[in-house]
Amino acid sequence: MTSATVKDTPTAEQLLDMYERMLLIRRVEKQLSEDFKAGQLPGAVHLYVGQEAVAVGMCEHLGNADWITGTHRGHGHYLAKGGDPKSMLAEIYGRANGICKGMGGSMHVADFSKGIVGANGIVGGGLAITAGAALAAKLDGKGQIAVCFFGDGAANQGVFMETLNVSTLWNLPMIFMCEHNTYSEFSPTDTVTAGELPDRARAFGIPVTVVDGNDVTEVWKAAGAAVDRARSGDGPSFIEARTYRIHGHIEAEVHFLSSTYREEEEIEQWRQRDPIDRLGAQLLSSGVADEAAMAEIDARIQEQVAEAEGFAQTGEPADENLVFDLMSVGQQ
Ligand SMILES: Cc1ncc(C[n+]2csc(CCOP(=O)(O)OP(=O)(O)O)c2C)c(N)n1
Ligand SMILES: [Mg+2]
Repeated sequence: MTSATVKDTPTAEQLLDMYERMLLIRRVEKQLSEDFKAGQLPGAVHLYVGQEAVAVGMCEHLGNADWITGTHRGHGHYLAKGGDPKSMLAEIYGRANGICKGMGGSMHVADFSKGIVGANGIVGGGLAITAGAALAAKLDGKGQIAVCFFGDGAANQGVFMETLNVSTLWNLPMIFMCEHNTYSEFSPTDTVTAGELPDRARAFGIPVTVVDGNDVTEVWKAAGAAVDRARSGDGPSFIEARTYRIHGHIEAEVHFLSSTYREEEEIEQWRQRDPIDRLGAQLLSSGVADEAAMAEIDARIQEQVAEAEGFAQTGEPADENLVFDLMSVGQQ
């Protein structure tokens, strides 16, 4: 990640960094999809495939001192913010060498040393937590900011309104990054959501930008402006990134859904707008990278994923006693 001086176009170095980070997320998750199908994972996984540009375009502007919260679909946020893939995979495998010692699993990957407050199994749970992190950042006065990634479904939780309210009232250095991926579980957004989500932020006087969430440069630009605003003490911003999840809501859904809830044609249309393919084509056509450089990036990532997979599979199982130790923290 590079620190942000907001310009209209990312540098070649930033584009390559974002491409590599997006590809890492994609390859890690494709591995997880296979692992799940092979019955190797102890719990559920919600994959971020197709949405990588949102987390990466935003996190490109953030440093370790800035805070983010993710969602149940949180692997991409963790990796985009610089979380270690080995420790994340081990966590998802429920291993003692996982980033949370195997106590959290897929929906709770967190690493405070990188400013990753955590994924969250509670839909909308990250919103108020981010406001807390933003308040702490404001009180500390060191220019840190806090970003909440949340879904279109989460915007129907009451806590969204509460957080819009308090973040405006207290002029918090916070960014609402809404990932409008067209579905909440198996319900198309327009069957569960009234009106337009940006209007909810506008009602509080919060500036709004709507972007193509499958175009990392567009996300990066909007994110850069929001980050600048937050760092300058001008308060919260709201970004709606329009995107799509290519995989199901949850990898297990094929086993319990009796009918399909979306057409193959629709999925294919979004595959044509794949954010990684789009950036890859742009890198080639603009001469930022040639085929050999792209292949080198891919090889490096494949090696990293294989190493992470080995680390996770050979880790010791999580220590069950730790559950009780952790529960007694603060009770002495
Ligand atoms: C408080 C709460 N209510 C319901 C659920 C069940 N649930 C899990 S994911 C989900 C849909 C979330 O949709 P959205 O916020 O759009 O995120 P997406 O899955 O599309 O990334 C629901 C209802 C939950 N985990 N937490
Ligand atoms: Mg959604």
